[in-house]
Amino acid sequence: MAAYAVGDVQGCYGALCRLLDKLMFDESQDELWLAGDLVNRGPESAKVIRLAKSLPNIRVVLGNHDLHLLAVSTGFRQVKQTDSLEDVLKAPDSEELLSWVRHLPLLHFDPDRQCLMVHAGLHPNWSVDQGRSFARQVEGLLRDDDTYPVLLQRMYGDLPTRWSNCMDEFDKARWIINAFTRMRFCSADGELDFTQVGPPGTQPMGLHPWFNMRSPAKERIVFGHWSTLGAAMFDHVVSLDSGCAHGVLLTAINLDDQPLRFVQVACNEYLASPHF
Ligand SMILES: [Mn+2]
Repeated sequence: MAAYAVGDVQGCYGALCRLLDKLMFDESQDELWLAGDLVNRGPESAKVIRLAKSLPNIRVVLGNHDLHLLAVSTGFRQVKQTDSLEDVLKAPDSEELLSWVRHLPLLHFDPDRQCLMVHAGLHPNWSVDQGRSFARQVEGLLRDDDTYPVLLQRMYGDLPTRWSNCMDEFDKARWIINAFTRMRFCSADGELDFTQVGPPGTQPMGLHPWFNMRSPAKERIVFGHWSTLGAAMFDHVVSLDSGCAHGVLLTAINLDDQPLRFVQVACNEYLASPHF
C-alpha cells in the first residue's frame, strides 16, 4: 500500500485526476494525502472536495483557502474578486461539502512513517507533540457550534506576530491557524512574518524559512502553500505546492519511495477559472 502526498490542488480537479492516473493510484489500497487548499482559484472546487470525501484512505489538512471557504459560506467574509468558490457555495450538496471541510484537521501525523503533513508549516518552537496539541485545540473550536462563528470572525489578521500566553483563546487560535496555514518566514526567535511571499533568498535580513529554524528531527514534514518555493526537498522537509493554481504543475510524492522523487502533471485548469 502506497501513500501519495499531493500539493495544493486549488480546484484543479482535472489536474488531480491526471496525476492520480499517472500514479496508478488504487483507491482501495493506497492512501492519498492532500496538503490543504483543495479549493479556490481553480474552476472545480466542489468536484475536488467530492472526490477527496469519497476516497476510503484520504488524509487532508486545512489550508488558508479552505478556511476562507468556511468564512465566506457563513457570511463572516466577503467573496474576493479572485475567489472561485461559487460552485461549492451553490452546489446542491453544499452543506455536506462544507461540513466535511469544517471537520478536517490542521495537522496529520503518521507514526509508522514518522511523517507529518501541514498546509504551511510546523512552527520552529513547537515539537510534533506540541503542534498536535495546538491543532486539536483549534479543531475543537471549529467543530463546536458555539465557538465556530466566533472563530471564523476572529480568524483573520496578521497580529500578534509573537505568541503570548496572555492572549485569549481566540487570539491564540488565530496565531495557531496563521502558523499552520500561512507561515513562510519567521525570525530567529519565532516571530511570524506575513509580508514576504517570495522564495527563500528574497527575504530581508533577520527572516528565515520556517523549516531552516527547526532543530533536526526524525520526523519528515510535508507541506504546501509556498508556491514561489515550489516542489523542493530538504533534509526531512518536502515542499509540494508547485503552483497548480497558476497554471504550472501539480506535484505528488510517494512517501515510501527511497529516495523520494516528484511526480508531476501540467495544469491548465486555471485557464478555465471564471476569474482568469
Ligand atoms: Mn495556502
